[in-house]
Amino acid sequence: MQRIILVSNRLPTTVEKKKGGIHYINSTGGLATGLDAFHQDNECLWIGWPGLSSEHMNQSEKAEIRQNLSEKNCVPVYITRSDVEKFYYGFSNKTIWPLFHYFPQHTFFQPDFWSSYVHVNTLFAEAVLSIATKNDLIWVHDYQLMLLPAILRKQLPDSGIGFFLHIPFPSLEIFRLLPWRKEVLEGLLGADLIGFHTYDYIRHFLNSVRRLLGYDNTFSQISCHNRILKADVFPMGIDYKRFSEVGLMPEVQKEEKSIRRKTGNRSLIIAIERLDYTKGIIQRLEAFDLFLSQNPSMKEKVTLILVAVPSRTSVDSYKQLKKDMNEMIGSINGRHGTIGWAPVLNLYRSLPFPTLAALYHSCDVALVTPLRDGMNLVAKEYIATKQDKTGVLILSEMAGAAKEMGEAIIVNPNNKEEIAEALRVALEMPVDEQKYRIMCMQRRLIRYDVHRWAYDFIDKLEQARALRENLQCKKLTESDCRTIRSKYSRALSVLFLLDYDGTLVPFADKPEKAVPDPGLIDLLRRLNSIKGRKVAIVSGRDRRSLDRWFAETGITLCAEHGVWIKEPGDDWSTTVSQQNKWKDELWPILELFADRTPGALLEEKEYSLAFHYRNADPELAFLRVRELMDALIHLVSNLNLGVMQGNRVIEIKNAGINKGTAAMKIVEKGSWDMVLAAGDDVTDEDLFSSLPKNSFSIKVGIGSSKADFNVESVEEVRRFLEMLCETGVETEVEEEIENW
Ligand code: GDG
Repeated sequence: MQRIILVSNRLPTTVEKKKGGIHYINSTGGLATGLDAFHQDNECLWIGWPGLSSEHMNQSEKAEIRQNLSEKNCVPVYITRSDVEKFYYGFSNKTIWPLFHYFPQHTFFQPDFWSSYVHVNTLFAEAVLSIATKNDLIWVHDYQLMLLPAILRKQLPDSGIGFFLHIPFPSLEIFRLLPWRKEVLEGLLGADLIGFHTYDYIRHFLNSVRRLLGYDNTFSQISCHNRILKADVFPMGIDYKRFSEVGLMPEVQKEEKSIRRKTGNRSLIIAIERLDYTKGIIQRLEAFDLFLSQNPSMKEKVTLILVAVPSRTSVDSYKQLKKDMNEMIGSINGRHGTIGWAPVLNLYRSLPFPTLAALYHSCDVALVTPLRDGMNLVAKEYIATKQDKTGVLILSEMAGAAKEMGEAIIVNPNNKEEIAEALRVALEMPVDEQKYRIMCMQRRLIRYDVHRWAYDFIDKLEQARALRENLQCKKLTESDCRTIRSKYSRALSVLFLLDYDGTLVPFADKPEKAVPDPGLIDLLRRLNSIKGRKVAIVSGRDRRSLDRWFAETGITLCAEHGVWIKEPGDDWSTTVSQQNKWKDELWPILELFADRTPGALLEEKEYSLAFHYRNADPELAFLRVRELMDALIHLVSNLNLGVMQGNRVIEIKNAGINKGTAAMKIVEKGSWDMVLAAGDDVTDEDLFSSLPKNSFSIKVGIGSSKADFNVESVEEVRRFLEMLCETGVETEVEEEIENW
């Protein structure tokens, strides 16, 4: 098995310096507790910040901490006080955290925060690179390290790099507010696999990638920088076994007795989280207030235990929240409470595990109502402890967990009437119903626990890496070039069949802008003038454009995907009997689609019609293309037409015409020792599949293809052609290969 390196902002062990001594304590929070079991089972390395700024330690303390952590398979990254302020409290917790949780009002866009974020991501990269080899699997976690995958990819192009986001990925309209949105997306795209808790987050992410960077996706696979990577859903589970056994632990039983002593036989409602504005604490208190007002019979019969774990205490919005929470609790207790009964019991601290477990185990209702939450493990942990199957979970629809826990009472956390009513229903729910609901949820939690989650991610990461490697297998290498050149130099007659757009010139936003540069014209002319070499452009372009650009080069031209062929010195000819009336019939239909798709444009060629959607909104274009294909399907079969889908273009022409049949007409005109073809899109696949045996074919870009080889770019095709152009007799070959 490969070595796994986990990387997250915080290590599972937090280092504290108190009274001159160094203490090692377990970190809290979903990520640390969730991954810890996986870390221990697999003895993998974990790289992260131990929680102390570097100014707090002298050199010998740093060395001591490094040594002690290494015994726990942990590697520390030390960051300065200034970076803790700007990277951690700043960009991570005042920019990304609020923005990704849909709180733009709490979001700061500060360039110094951003610079520090870039800097600390680089520090983490250095720490990983000092340890990792290309065979390792590197699993980066969460929003503090979103630039890390791309930084690592540059140095470790072959390694398997995975990334998991523990918080929501927001919709485009929110994400696009971030001034550094493109850099963040590019950072993530360095990974082979990007994991999210829910499918909604994937949709938002893919949409942002498409709209802001222009990279398309198919079935959640993105092609960019000549790599393929995947986004997938991995709803994080919990250590089910641990939570299911808490009722048997003597320390937990002791805690439970103590809780019951204080609360008598009142119904208990538990709410537990870090004190954070995303958790909906104020809205929940308002709802509880309303519930008490609406249900006077519940007086002295119910207690809400609100555990708020101190968090990011130096951030202003958190300080304000604490103040607001205390005021609300005071007002509720003052208004509804009696001498022996405080309706809300507030614990503002982190609890030891047995106390937390005892609270889960003994409370009748869990009120989990975050305004936004990536997943929410508290909801799952509560259900896992309920081995007698009694208890009710009220869960916010804004938590990722709501997607999996449909048997909970699902509420909108902003709707206090709904929450108050849910509380009433929960407290009155018949035991049989409680049992049924809990049983359904537990079954799911058992199946996909945190171990399964982690192994599943690693498994899919290995697959994603293998997919990338397979696609790279066909990459045109130096040794392939050597073989081709050697054969080429011995071939007396060679035919080049070359696509134009995306193969010899890059795509432009409008087709008319993609004109050939003088260097290309010169290259094709030189290649074509070598004895025994013939160059043909096989394009979807209309014949007028090809004539205008290439008439002087003496090369063969094939226009409109094979409708027209023009040999040098001849006129254009077509062997296909064409009739064109159908164009009048289809044009108004296409026009209607173009009018309803801003950015789309129509092109009329002599024997075909093209609907270009390169500049249209990708989401809308996706819909329109499906509608258009639906609308065309009957018409084209009646009129004996064919529909071709190219690179962001739909082209309609007479059936039976394609680049393959046209190219064969050119091939048949001579006797060739070798045929070389190059193209980039689906229409070129017809060309590749009809080539004779003695051929080499090249696809520009990644993705499966019938071509023999893949190259990355137009520039690479042109370098390749240039190299062949320079190739003369066999003796020259070796020397020129060195320059390739
Ligand atoms: C992030 C995302 C996502 C809480 N109080 C105490 C305590 N805890 C433990 C709970 C639970 C964890 O902390 C909290 O997990 P959550 O999932 O609720 O929330 P975040 O820490 O914000 O986690 C979240 C998670 O990552 C995983 O991907 O679900 O959406 O925001 O395990 O048990 N533990 C102890 N004392 C406490 O007082 N011992």
